[in-house]
Amino acid sequence: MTGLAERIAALNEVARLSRGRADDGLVEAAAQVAKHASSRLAFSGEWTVVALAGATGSGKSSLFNAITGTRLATTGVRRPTTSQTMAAVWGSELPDDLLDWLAVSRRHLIPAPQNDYANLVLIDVPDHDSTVEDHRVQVDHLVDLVDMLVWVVDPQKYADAALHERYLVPLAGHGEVMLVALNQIDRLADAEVDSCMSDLRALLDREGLSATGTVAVSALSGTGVPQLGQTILRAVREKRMAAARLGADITRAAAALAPELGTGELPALERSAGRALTDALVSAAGSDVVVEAVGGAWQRRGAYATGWPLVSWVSKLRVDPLRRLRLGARRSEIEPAPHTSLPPASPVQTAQVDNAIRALGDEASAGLPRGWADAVKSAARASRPSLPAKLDAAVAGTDLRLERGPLWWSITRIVQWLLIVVVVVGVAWLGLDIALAYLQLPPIPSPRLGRVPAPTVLAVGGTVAGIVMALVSRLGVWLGARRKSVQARTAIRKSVASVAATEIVAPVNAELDRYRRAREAIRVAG
Ligand SMILES: Nc1nc2c(ncn2[C@@H]2O[C@H](COP(=O)(O)OP(=O)(O)OP(=O)(O)O)[C@@H](O)[C@H]2O)c(=O)[nH]1
Ligand SMILES: [Mg+2]
Repeated sequence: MTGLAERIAALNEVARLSRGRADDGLVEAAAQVAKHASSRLAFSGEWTVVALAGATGSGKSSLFNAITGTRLATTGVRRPTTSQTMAAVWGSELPDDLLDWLAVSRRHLIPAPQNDYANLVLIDVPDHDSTVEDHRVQVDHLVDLVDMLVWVVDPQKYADAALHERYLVPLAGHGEVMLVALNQIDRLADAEVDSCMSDLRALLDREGLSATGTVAVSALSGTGVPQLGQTILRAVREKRMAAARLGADITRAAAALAPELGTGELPALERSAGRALTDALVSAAGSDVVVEAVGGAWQRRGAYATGWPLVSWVSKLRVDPLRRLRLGARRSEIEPAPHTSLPPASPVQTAQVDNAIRALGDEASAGLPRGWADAVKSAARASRPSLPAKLDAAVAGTDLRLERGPLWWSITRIVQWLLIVVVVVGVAWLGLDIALAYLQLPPIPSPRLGRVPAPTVLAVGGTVAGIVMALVSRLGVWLGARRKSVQARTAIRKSVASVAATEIVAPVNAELDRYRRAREAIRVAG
């Protein structure tokens, strides 16, 4: 059985989560019930917490034993005796959450039949006037949390300023939940008891504590202990009745709200649900244009690097297709990605995105009650207006990996220029031969390759080799461009997928999670 405090918190949670997603009247009614109940029971629920507090040696532990009929608490002449808060609990099981909350370290369960002390938590607190700072902290913590505070005083120190000024007077507002027990009356004559009690009464009245009751007891002889027990019992009964009443209110409010939350299977967004959405977004983000531009840019750069040097400069004259889109420029890490010059999504692409978002919202909200389904769908749509800018930034921020050409480009370029040198040498040699013949001087003897003279081999061979090399390189560059395009497509898809995840899938999941928590809370509250 769930504790009342937990049920109150759960009802409050359901109301909070359901706001704007379920009938407003029912939500507000549930919130009111939770608020009303929590003002009384928020933390102790159906349990009545009674604490015995007071100065060291006043007899708190002795009284604890007298009331509980046990010897659980250690009493003694050495001061202070009790250093840890201890609780006796009447019930069938320990309310551990509550005791944790009260910071009670020692716990004893006393099996209780119904209509007795059932649901009573009686706490023996360390002295408040202790020199041990820790004790004071424990008392201060408890004072705020208990249902009834019994201040145990003795005939010598009942007017002690430390108790009155530090605790009783500041707590005057809680006067009716406090009680002052004058202990050790066995040490006084009857007349002295009367005078002590009327003196104490007058003192409390002067301090604005007229609502605080007093009782004369002796833990040693047992005088007055039954009366004190009765007072505690009354508090227990009252609390139990309040708990029963408020518990019924909570059950009713939860039952009224439950249909608004439905009973269907809890929804979950399939991983595949984002895939169709990503497809549509990739297309709308202009992926095809970018991918084509990447291929073009690679070919342009490759042609310049590996072409035949005498004509390859021409490729520099062509505009870099990536530059035109304002993409692929080297940027520092900290600089935000600028806008691209990609064309806006076409009407068809826009419609595809809208459809994909709608489909995702429909799938995620299938089977949910109306209000929740609407909330899921609007979570899917929420970032629609800013989506184009987000996609553009994602594309602009995608690393297209075009920084450096491969090593073979550089090697090819060096070889090409070496071949140019060979051609120049060959041509110069031939020129020299022509000049010598013109001047009718004997030619420089030149070796022959077969029947062809060396300068001709150099000039013609170098040219042919350069052109052949350029043609083969062009094939290599083309293959490289294809690979770069594929890589760019993958990278863009990844960027776009993360936009889809944060802008659409995450808000939808957050709403589904909210629904799941509301369902769980209504189960606990009901
Ligand atoms: N004569 C008489 N002695 C009492 C009575 N109640 C307690 N004592 C004695 O007073 C001393 C202190 O009692 P405790 O019950 O240990 O006092 P306490 O308030 O728990 O003290 P701390 O744990 O130190 O805060 C013990 O020696 C008890 O026997 C009483 O009603 N009459
Ligand atoms: Mg004690």
